[in-house]
Amino acid sequence: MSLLDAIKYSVVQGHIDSSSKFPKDMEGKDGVHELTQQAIDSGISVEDILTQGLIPAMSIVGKRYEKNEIFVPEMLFSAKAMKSGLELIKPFLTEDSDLILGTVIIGTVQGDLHDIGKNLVCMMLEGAGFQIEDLGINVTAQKFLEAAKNNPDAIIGMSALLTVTMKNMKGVIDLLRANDLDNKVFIGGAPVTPAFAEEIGALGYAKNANQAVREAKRLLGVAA
Ligand code: B12
Repeated sequence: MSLLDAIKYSVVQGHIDSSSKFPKDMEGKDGVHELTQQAIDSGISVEDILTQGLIPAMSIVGKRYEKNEIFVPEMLFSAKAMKSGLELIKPFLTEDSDLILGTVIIGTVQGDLHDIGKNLVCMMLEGAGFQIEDLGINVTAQKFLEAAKNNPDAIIGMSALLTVTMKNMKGVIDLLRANDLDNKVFIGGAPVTPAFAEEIGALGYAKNANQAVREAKRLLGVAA
């Protein structure tokens, strides 16, 4: 099995590192942490590690969950395993840049605890020269409003992974506009579509972290 396949397999299995006891049959074996480090050391690009190892693994996990082959605890192990790989990749995505293009206030909307994709978007934006104010997960409309009041020029990014919580994005935009704030908003997350973005008055949408950088630049009028 190639290193990238091994990373993917270990994320799917939820095997974090060699000291992790889950799953039982992988105990003592290298996990996502070690395998990601080996991939970096062997010169595999972080982009390949992300797009051929870590990210596709999470779609497999999602499909297995949908088919009731795994449940929330297993999904959580996979999420932790994914994070242990992302931690190692972060320094490569966020090299120091003297140039600050603008500020992005970002958060996962109220009711939603998914943050892997949002964190990846943060890393890529930071790497591209944006200053990030990360409000975290389960962020209320009021919290987005307070942050926007303190930074009326910032663009606002919202993430949602659940069909029930993506509706809360509209509540944030409505609250901003009711308070005469015209911060530009862009959104993302697996269930979000460009049509939904348009419907709720978000000016931007991106389906992955690379596109998120392009969208943020477009919204600020900075050349890509
Ligand atoms: C990991 C995971 C979890 C973990 C989350 C851990 C964490 N810290 O994030 C845990 C175990 C906690 C979890 C819990 C639940 N989950 Co869950 N989860 C997932 C899973 C498998 C992967 C998500 C992920 O990390 N993907 C990888 C990242 C890299 O991709 P991404 O998030 O899509 O982000 C990219 C883009 O969307 C975009 N993007 C994301 N955010 C933003 C923001 C901006 C501004 C922009 C521009 C772009 C952008 O760029 C990102 C990078 O490329 C998905 C399945 C799936 N395929 O999405 C289910 C999934 C989202 N979960 C689901 C469910 C049902 C749940 C639970 C309700 C389960 C339960 N019964 O408790 C709970 C809900 C908890 C809550 N209130 O939020 C369903 C949602 C169904 C639906 N349509 O609503 C899914 C789709 C699984 C499924 N197929 O059924 N989950």
